[in-house]
Amino acid sequence: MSTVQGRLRIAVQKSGRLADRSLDLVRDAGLRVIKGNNDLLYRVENYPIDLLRVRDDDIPTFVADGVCDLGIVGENVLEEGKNGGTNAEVVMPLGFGRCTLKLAVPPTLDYAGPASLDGKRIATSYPRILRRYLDQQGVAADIVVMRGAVEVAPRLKLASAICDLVSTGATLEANGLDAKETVFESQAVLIRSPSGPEPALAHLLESIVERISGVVSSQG
Ligand code: PRT
Ligand code: ZN
Repeated sequence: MSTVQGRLRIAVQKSGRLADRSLDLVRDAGLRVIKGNNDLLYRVENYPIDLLRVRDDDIPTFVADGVCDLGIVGENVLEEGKNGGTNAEVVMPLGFGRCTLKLAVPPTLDYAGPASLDGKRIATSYPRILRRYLDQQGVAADIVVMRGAVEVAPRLKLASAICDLVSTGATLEANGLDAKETVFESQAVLIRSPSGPEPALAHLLESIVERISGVVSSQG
């Protein structure tokens, strides 16, 4: 059973690049969000709904497990977190949080296509998405997992290339790296639990999904 005490739960990023837009979206969908007495949970006063505010990395698992019924997360995080078990289902793309996971190299590397990375080390926070891409390209490279500051890896000789999210390109430029290949295109998505909410909340969940869909298409 997915929810606690007859309330739907929506998982949103607590702070970070998706946090404000996620709150705006649910507010635009008609949910009156009020801060509860703790930072982790915001309550919705006009519906039996709570917002669970967490690290974005935790959102796919919470939704897959039915701890939350809905969630808003970057497709990149969802994709990287996929495993052989049950995964959260994508309801719709939300049109914000757009970014691209790209391979980038320093100009000193003689780059003529993905095959140039054969036998090289590539730093990334997205080892699974990168591995799948490299396998598709038939490239055998070593992946160095870094949780942050991936863009400094070539300068520190930790890796020959990087695979990182890019939005404006300013970070790559500041670090003297050239974007080469697009590995994955991402934006924020609405996800839902495969198990569904408790029956009494099923109708509410569908109507919230419909309202969010209406907001997103009006912004389209
Ligand atoms: O604390 P928590 O774990 O929740 O947050 P986080 O630090 O893991 O994520 P956060 O808030 O940085 O990003 C949340 C989501 O925003 C990501 O998972 C993406 O779906 C999306 N997003 C959109 C981005 C970017 N744009 C982005 N530019 N995430 C990260 N970046 C970083 C990128 O890694 C690089 O360091 O910004 C830098 C590049 O930006 P530009 O503009 O210089 O190209
Ligand atoms: Zn994160």
